[in-house]
Amino acid sequence: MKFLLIYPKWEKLDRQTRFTLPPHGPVVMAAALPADVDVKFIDENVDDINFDEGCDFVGISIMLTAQVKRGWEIADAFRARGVKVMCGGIATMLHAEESELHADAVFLGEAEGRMEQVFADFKFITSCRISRRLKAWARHAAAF
Ligand code: B12
Repeated sequence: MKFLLIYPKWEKLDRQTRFTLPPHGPVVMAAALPADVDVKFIDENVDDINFDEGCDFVGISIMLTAQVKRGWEIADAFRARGVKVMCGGIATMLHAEESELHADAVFLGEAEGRMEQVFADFKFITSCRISRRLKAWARHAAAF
């Protein structure tokens, strides 16, 4: 399964010093993925997204509120192409209800130990061709 994990870009302030670090959240999330997931990571601050590159599933990692709107745009663009999208990360948790309007699934909490079940559910859902709200995924919303 090809999984595209994206860290959206955001506008920097005029006089802000530019620095680009490997972002902690998506890197740790990627390390928690099941072994059969072929993951490609795109930090949009340094790489372009090819919306037409074939993939089964897209994850959007959003740490900052400043990233949220771009994250939703990316989610909308992939979903318009029929690709399922899951949002996660700190700012997704802060803006969870609005994020639900743009993603097939909103993941709350930490990824460690939970990705096997999420990806098993994804395979089940796509094999059943259920395309609307993914109720089975509600169990991934941890109380935090
Ligand atoms: C460490 C940290 C930093 C580090 C980042 C280091 C790095 N290489 O990533 C540094 C010091 C650089 C930093 C900078 C900034 N930070 Co900071 N930072 C944090 C801090 C303390 C921890 C974040 C972290 O790394 N957690 C550990 C990782 C592993 O956890 P995680 O991100 O939650 O990811 C897990 C899950 O969310 C999930 N997950 C993540 N992505 C995805 C995606 C999917 C699809 C799924 C399913 C799951 C998933 O899986 C991961 C593993 O469990 C938080 C506060 C906090 N206590 O959370 C603030 C915080 C995120 N930072 C904040 C801010 C504002 C900034 C700055 C903009 C500050 C500034 N004015 O410059 C800058 C941004 C600059 C930049 N270029 O990144 C705010 C964001 C607030 C907001 N609403 O936007 C926070 C919340 C602090 C605060 N309370 O204000 N930060």
